[in-house]
Amino acid sequence: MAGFGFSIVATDVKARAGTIRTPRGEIRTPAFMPVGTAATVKAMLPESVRATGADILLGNTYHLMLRPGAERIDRLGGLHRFMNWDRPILTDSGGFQVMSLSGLRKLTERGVTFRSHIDGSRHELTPERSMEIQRLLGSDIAMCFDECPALPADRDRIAASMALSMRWAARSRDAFGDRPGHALFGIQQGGLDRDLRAQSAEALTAIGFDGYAVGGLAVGEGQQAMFDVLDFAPSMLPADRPRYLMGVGKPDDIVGAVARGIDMMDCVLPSRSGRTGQAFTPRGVVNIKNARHADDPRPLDETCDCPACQSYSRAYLHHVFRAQEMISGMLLTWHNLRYYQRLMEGMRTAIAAGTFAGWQDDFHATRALGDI
Ligand code: PRF
Ligand code: ZN
Repeated sequence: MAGFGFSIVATDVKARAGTIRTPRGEIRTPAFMPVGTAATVKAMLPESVRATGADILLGNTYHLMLRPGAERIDRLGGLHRFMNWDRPILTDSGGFQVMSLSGLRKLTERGVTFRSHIDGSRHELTPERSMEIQRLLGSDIAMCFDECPALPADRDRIAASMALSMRWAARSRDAFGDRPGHALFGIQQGGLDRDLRAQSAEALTAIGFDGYAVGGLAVGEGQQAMFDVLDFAPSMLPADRPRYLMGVGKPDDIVGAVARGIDMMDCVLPSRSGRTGQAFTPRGVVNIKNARHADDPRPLDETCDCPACQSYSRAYLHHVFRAQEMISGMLLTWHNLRYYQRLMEGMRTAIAAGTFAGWQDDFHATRALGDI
């Protein structure tokens, strides 16, 4: 915990603005973390990711252990040097990705054995091995090894899974040990159930972590059900530690989560959508493939300061997407990541000014206008 800290600089109703301090730099919160699963934010140079305003990236234990391997990354000087990103990196622990991506898998008290989705090879992840991999990667913020079912699921299944994840959280804490300058976050589970969420929060708080994630959401329950949980779950976690909502989300999910007391989020949506021709703008999603853009000399988003909007027309972006040129994914990813970071900047500024409710009204009113 030494060398790592969180301070809240402003609150507005439940929303919080603050700073996470790490030896590799500060993270302004609410923070959006671009996803760099395979030691790259796809289609972006690290300096470009930084230029969008990102303070921290997310990396994945599951993908990196399979390819190129954690021991290899360690021998090459760690993930920061390997991918040329010297700012903070948060790594997910692998359990969630095993359950969603790998082939045949077996879950036991000890951990999970599974087959690689890349070559079918057999592997095991346990809380101890996940902590070791995240240490070899040089992760600044490591996540507990956890597990969660897709929703809807039986309450018994969710309760058993949450209890297992809490036993794994205690093992993760023990295996992580005391590593000054590096943080370990616990992950709350419990599905949509208030009692299970409370039990999970209590178990995690008793163990004690540097930050706390809300896990097990955005797994098929829909936005309203997720917001219903976020109306009570964040306040069960210690107010003086960062709260991270894992794998969320669309711009309106992010705004709703921040309004409910979330400080950090990650999602593949801005980068993945960039490669499929979907662009996020204040007026909603623009599909650049649409024929209506073919002769349009205007920028994608006249309010945006990114290279795609400063130097190219919708007609050009439409053309390079249709022609499957690589610059299409590069420009749209840059734009989308910049849009997400401008969204976070807007929220941080509004929270600091005490005007977050009005900011939210403007956000929704502008989207209601639609594109053009
Ligand atoms: N646990 C972990 N990673 C995650 C999740 C989780 O519950 C989610 C759920 N949205 C995304 N990523 N370890
Ligand atoms: Zn732009």
